[in-house]
Formats: sequence, C-alpha cells, structure tokens
Amino acid sequence: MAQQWWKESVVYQIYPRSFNDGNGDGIGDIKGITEKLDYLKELGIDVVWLSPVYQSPNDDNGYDISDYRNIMDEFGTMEDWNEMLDEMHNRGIRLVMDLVVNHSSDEHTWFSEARKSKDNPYRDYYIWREGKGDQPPNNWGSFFGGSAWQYDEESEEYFLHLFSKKQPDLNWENEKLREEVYDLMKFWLDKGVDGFRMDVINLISKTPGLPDADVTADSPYQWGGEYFVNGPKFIDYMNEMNEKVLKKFDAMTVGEMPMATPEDGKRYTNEDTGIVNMLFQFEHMDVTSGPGGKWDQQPWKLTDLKRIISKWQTELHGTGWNSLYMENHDQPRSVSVFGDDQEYRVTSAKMLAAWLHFLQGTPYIYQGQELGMTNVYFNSIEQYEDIETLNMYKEEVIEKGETPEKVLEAIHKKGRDNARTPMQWTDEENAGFTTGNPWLKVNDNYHEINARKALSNEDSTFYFYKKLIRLRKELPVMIHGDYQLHLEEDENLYVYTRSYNGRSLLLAANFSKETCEMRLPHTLNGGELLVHNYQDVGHHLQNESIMRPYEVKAYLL
Ligand code: ISL
Ligand code: CA
Repeated sequence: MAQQWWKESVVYQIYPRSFNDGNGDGIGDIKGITEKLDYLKELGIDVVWLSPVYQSPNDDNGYDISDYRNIMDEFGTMEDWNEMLDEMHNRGIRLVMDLVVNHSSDEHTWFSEARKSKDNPYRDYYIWREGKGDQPPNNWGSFFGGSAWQYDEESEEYFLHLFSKKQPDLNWENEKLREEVYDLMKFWLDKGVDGFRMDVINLISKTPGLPDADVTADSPYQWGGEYFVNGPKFIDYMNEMNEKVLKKFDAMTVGEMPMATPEDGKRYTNEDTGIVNMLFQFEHMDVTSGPGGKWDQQPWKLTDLKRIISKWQTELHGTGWNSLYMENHDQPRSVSVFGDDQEYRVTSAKMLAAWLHFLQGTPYIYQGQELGMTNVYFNSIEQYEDIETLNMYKEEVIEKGETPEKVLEAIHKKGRDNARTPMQWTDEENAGFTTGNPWLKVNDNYHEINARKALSNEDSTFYFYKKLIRLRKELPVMIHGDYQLHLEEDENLYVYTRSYNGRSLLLAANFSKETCEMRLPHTLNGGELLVHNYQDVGHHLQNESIMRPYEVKAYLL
C-alpha cells in the first residue's frame, strides 16, 4: 500500500470548549489551545482534530453551525485561529477541522431565509414536507429524542432534523447546496487546514419519498436508519466532493459513520476507489449496549470486542485503512468502561493505550485520555449540560415516570458529559482549566489526575503514550503489519501478532482484574520487550506466563 502521512500519524482530538480557557470566562478557547501546543509537541502527536469552532448558538456545542466561515465569539477571532494554525505548523503539527454538513443550525442565514416562505430561493437547501393530517410527514425519530420533524408555523410545513430541532438537515439533492459545501471546504483548505473529520457524513443522502420506518420500538417514533444511513446517493455525493475539492489538496479525511460495517469500511476506504481515507465506526463502542440501545448499558464480553476489532483489522488490511479510537467527545472515558477507574486506573489506562496503538490503523487520542481521565459521577441532573442527556432525562423521568436514580445511573455510564468535563491541567482550582467559573464542572479527581503531575512522573500514562507514539515512528511493522488474533475464545486475555517484512510483534493484554495464565503457541517466544505496565517483566517472551490484572506487554519477535 502507498505511504501516506496520515497512516503514520497519531491524531489528538481537542474539544475546544473543555480544553483550556485563555481569558477566564469559563469556556475553553483558541488562545487557550495555542498556549498548550508545547504540551502536545511533548506528547509527540502529529495531527490535531479540532471539534467545531465555527459560529454557533451552541444548542449542541458547535455541532450546530450558523456561519461556516467565522469563528465562534466565545472561542476568539479569525486572527486567533490563524495564529493557532501557524503555531501548530511551526511545530510540525497538522490541523484537521470538523466538517458538519449533514445539518446546519436553524440560525444559519440559509435557514432563516428558507423558513420565510415556500418559494424562498433557500427553501430547498433543507428538507420540507407537509404533515399527514396533524402528524409529522413520517414516523422517524430523532437521535436526540422525539420526532425527527418540526412544524414551522411561519411557512406551514415540517422540516427534517435527525438531531436536535435546532439542527435542520441540509438537502444534498440540491446542487447549489452541494456547491456551497464544496466552497466552504475550499475556503478552509486554502487557509491551510490539513483535512476534515466529517460529522455523520453517511447520513447525507435520504431515500426519496422518505418512507415510514418499520415499527420496532414501543414508541410513536422509530429508527429510520434504513432510509438515510449510507443512502442511495451517498457515494455519488462523496465522489463529487473528492473530484471538486479534495483531490486538489493533500488533505486527510475521516468520515464519522454510524452503523458502518467492515464491508462498508472496506469499500469506503479503498485506496483507489474509496471516498474517505478512513472512517469512525461504532461497533466496538456498542459492545456495552443492551437491546434498549445506548442507555441500556450491559456487562460486555471481551470475545465480542475481539470479534469486532478482528473483523475490521482483517477486512481492511491491504486495501483500506482503519481509524483506531476508544474515546471521543460523545463517548464515556475508556478507562471507566473497558478498564478500571479505581485501583487499576493507571495500569488499565496503559493497557488500553498499548492495545490500541499496536493495532493496524491511525490512532486517535481524545484530550485527557493520555492522563487516564475518568467518567464523572454528578449526583444531580442540574450539573449536566449535554442536550442529548437532558432530553433523555426529561423523556424518561418527566414523561415516563422513571426514577431519577435509575436514569442518572445510565448517564454516569454513557452520558456524553463524561468526556466533556474540563481538561485537568494542574491541582489548582478548577484543575487549572480556567480562572473563572467553568461551563461544566471539573471532575473532583483532578487533585490526583492532572497533566502537571503526569509530566513530573516518568512512569505516568502520559509518558507511556509518548513512548507508544514514538515506537510507531520507529517500527514500520506497527503501521503496515498484518493482524493475527490468538487465544480467540479467552474472555480475559487479548493477544495478537502483527507481521511485516520479516518482522513480527506480539501484544498481550489482560482486560480483567484476574491474574491469568497465558499459554501461547510454541512459535511465539523470545524477542525483545517493547512496552510493559508492570515493573518485573521478562525481557523475552515465554510460551507460558502469568498475566497480572490489566497487565500488558508487547514484544518485537
Ligand atoms: O453520541 C451519540 C448519541 O447517541 C451518537 O449517536 C452521536 O450523536 C452520533 O455519533 C453523531 O455524532 C456527531 O454528530 C452529532 C453531534 O451531537 C456529535 O457530537 C457528533 O460527534 C450531531 O452533529
Ligand atoms: Ca474563554
């Protein structure tokens, strides 16, 4: 496969609202990011993916954009942004911006024009339909609860919003709208950005006629994914975008694609005929979801995680490319879900880090993951800010009469604010994130978990990540090697090997609190120890060894 800079990169995701507040108003901002670039340089990452910083009324923290070509006032100015980009590039760090074009904000001028009347020139930039009597045009539910349709009194039709009602879906069938999107992409690429993370990009094409979804849930609203996930013109639109914009730039693209299967992944990331360089799939994030979906969290099985990851690893090998992630701004903290956020917090954070970085694909680190930051357990709904969480709480507690305790428990496990509490920089007030009043409360554990402390301890998770990132630069087998799973049925141990040009490496990880015996095939022994998270580890791999709680070790064979 071809050498590409984004294959050899490690990406760091910044959620700007929660990263670092430069002016004391309690909200992270662009100057705050620029102040911390030396920290990122020290970690060794190559690329920053910056969640949206465009103008937005913040119904969904910037994922509702009212002006694609200007910076949100709370985050600073275009001069601040220019300076940030220069300072990144000076340090050899690339910048990938978030592209949110399945929907805009209802406060975008396109939408305020569109809703004026049925014959407004911008009307067709959005998806409008008449209701069925006093019911919405179809039975689709929104990702954030309730109907996916909102009635507009002024112009007497419904508009489609797969997310909040302040996030109307854009109508990609309209060629002018598509040209607007391509223009704004060019605007940012001309300014020097190095690529895009494309928000829910596989939802942009809706099946004509917008048919009712099958009734599968005991609710007036149903999952209509069949009619908008990887829709009929999705590939055409993406080919057009590549043709008209992307092929002129050496830009990296990663598409966020709910419901994508490994077969989709293989097709969409194909080196010659694909539409994006890599994508974010969700299968492995969903191993903890029960039949009731994301709020129905269940104990998970390592064999399920193995089955999913192994399928992606083998399916895409040689023709496509994986993205590797365990956290982002929508997901709970990985150490709280897949590790142990108490006794073995540091040990399990390192285990997850090594397990992820030795896989095939481009790793993504979410801010604070390198510190082993944990979920937050607020005890009142008042302390939460996320629209999805608040809508769900209202629906469950106020409308359906569920107990607050039970709903809070689900929020503790899966709420998006778990990832959005401010970055923990120091053990000073508000974790050094702000001198003001933070927009979302800091996690109380910042005295124990913070960047300053991590930087002063050579055994910290921070330096463990740093080492993994450096190893990816030194060992081509980490980038290009194939993938083979061992001990497939084991519910505690995850063992895989990678091979490339006669070099092999082995990673063995214990995903449990148990001490386990590990018996490997006879061919797997010797070699040289690369990373480990316990002190006394043999320098050569043995066929039979003991794996302590959350132990990880990797060997170059
Ligand atoms: O976290 C989720 C809700 O269950 C996901 O389904 C999430 O909404 C989905 O992955 C899409 O996420 C992206 O688009 C949303 C935005 O709220 C998320 O922050 C973003 O990552 C709408 O723009
Ligand atoms: Ca600020």
